[in-house]
Amino acid sequence: MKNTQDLHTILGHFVIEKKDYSFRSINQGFINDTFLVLNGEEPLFILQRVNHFVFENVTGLMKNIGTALGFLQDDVYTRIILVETAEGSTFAKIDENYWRLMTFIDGTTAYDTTTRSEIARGAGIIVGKFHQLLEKAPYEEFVDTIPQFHDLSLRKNQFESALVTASEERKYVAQKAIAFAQDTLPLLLEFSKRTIPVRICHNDTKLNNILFKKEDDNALCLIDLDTIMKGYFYYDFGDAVRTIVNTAPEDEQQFEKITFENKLFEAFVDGLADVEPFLTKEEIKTLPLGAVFMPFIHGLRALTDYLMGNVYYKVAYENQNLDRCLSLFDFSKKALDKVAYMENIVSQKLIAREE
Ligand code: GN1
Ligand code: MG
Repeated sequence: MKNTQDLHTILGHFVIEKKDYSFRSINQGFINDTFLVLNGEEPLFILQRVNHFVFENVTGLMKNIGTALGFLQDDVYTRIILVETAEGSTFAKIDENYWRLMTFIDGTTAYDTTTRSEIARGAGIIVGKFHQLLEKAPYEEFVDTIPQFHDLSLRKNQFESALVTASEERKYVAQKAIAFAQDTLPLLLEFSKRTIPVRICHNDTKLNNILFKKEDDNALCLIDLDTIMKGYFYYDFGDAVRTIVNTAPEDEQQFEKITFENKLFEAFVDGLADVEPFLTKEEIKTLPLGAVFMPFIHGLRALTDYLMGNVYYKVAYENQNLDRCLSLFDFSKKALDKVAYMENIVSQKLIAREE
């Protein structure tokens, strides 16, 4: 981790007013290193080291964010500003590391989980609005910052290669998860072949990437824009569902606490239905299995990383990837039991209004 002196030097590359800044590390996220930049008690910026092992094309990534922000023109997104360096770049490359600085939106908060329908509904509005604003964005201009990020065929191949190289011990410890992955892959691979429109997606719409106003819990915007690239709407739908409809954290180990709350699902879909219609009927039909697909693919990636010896995600303890996999798979199973129910809800709330 960087010391404060280093952080001051890094901050010095960006064109901002000279003040007596201090830093607070934010230990959230599995990929980048994030620091809050404060002036006294007032948080002003977010300073981040972009993980360039994960995001190989940082120039492309920053360009994607810039292009997306050009379309995300509402009164909240316009408060997210990428601060430039003296050379006019939106990031600074310092000793093989890539750093960027963004304005911090004060008076906001994010939730890892929720039991409240207003929060779920607000999240639905924000996910819908994001897509609506980006609907006209020229998707050919967006770089795939992580090629085939949610491509299940690729994730299956990576999982199968990990099975070849993994130690017998890890395979033994993970045997249940491996069996579930192998049993479930055919159904979801088949599902992922459906032809639907390509959209610019956020690709990481977990609940804690949505900001809410502290004061009144009004939902504001999506943050963590690194994975903005081409995708299918069900990626964003499924990722939101896996973190909103389940009231337990994504690494919950007591499976009885992992739930699929109908009330929260309905509130989230109501939120989506609040924005002007933008989805095709075919896309709406992918949503129920999309809510199974996203926790599954995240679980599979965590399992693969466990088998590889934790080379991708930052882990706090040795088996964290396996624990995350097991709880994600458990939610995926619970969502699978609710497919007929979800079909009914999306058809009532989303398809019906198209007709
Ligand atoms: C990673 O670091 P964070 O939380 O933004 C991952 C997401 C996962 C998430 C954990 C580039 O994101 O796909 O949803 O962990 N991002 C990448 O659930 O792999
Ligand atoms: Mg992310």
